[in-house]
Amino acid sequence: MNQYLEFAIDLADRLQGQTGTNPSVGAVIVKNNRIIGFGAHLKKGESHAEIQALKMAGTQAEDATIYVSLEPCSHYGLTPPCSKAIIDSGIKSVVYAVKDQSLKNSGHEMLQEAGIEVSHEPSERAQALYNSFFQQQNTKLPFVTLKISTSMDGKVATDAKESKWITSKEVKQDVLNLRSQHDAIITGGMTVREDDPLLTTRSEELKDPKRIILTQQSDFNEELKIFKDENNPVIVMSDSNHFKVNENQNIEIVNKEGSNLKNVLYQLYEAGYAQIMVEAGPTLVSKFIEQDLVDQLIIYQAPKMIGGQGKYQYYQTNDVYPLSNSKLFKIISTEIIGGDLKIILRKK
Ligand code: AOF
Ligand code: ZN
Repeated sequence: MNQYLEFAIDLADRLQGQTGTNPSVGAVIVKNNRIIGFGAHLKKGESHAEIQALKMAGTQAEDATIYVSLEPCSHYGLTPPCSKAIIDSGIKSVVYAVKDQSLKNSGHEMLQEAGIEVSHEPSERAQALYNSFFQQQNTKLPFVTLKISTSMDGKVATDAKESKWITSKEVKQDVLNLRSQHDAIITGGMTVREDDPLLTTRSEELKDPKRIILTQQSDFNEELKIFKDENNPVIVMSDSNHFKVNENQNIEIVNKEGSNLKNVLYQLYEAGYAQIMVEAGPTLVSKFIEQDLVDQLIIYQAPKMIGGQGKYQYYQTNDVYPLSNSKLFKIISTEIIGGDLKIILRKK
């Protein structure tokens, strides 16, 4: 793989979780083996990656090559088409990693028709970056990742509800990084009331996700830690029409129908949240799995057997289904982190 294209993909990769319903894209402009410009799409509504890079390159862009992680756009959206800006700049050739399936008119063709040399250099890493974006374009739902920390026997706590800590501290750090790569974290009211979590990245260097609480009740104790961060208000979606907010609580939106999960996801996508991670207890986790709303599972499994009567087994259903109705996933990758197993699975 070309090193400049790798750099463009690195930029895009690093910006996951901050571009909302737009894809994260990186662009690098090279002339005579020197980088003369680079850029990234930082936020929905702002300039695309190519435009930022062209701004840096200025008039030097003439006869240069631009490397982009995604096919340049050809449409007037919130911003004018990148392909037009590339043509106007005098760039000689364009290399991109992933075809933008969401475009009505191909940027590739528009560039080629203007006499620019265009090549598509497929990259698995970049493709993986955009698969969730293409899926969202079809479903108008966020891409949902469910994160679970469990034992070998599938428990998230002992039957006496002791859960700190099942997995290692290295896993904890990995989870903080994961949080920063998501637009939002969904949790349940029960988890907030009982565990008093923060759900931030606890780091000056990492972007915090928006925190969303689904609850069936009508208020929260204002002392809970999640409400203390003034710079990051919480979204509450409640089933109660009369949800009460205290003065000291940083709550941004109170919405009803917090238990209709598909509707919750539609509303969140509309509000611009495209990559969502669910970190919750067995009740909410089980609803997401049973209703087929999980696109990706990230399971951290400690080499321990906890035992008990299965009270805090993470997936529980009232109905007993035939084995042929099991929820099916495929394993994407496995890794050992701090002695625990990290398994990434996708919906089959
Ligand atoms: C690019 N470069 O950096 C990005 C692209 O509403 P707009 O104008 O921001 O357009 C959003 C669409 O543009 C988005 O759905 C995707 O197809 C493409 N994103 N394209 O050439 C970029 N972010
Ligand atoms: Zn564009």
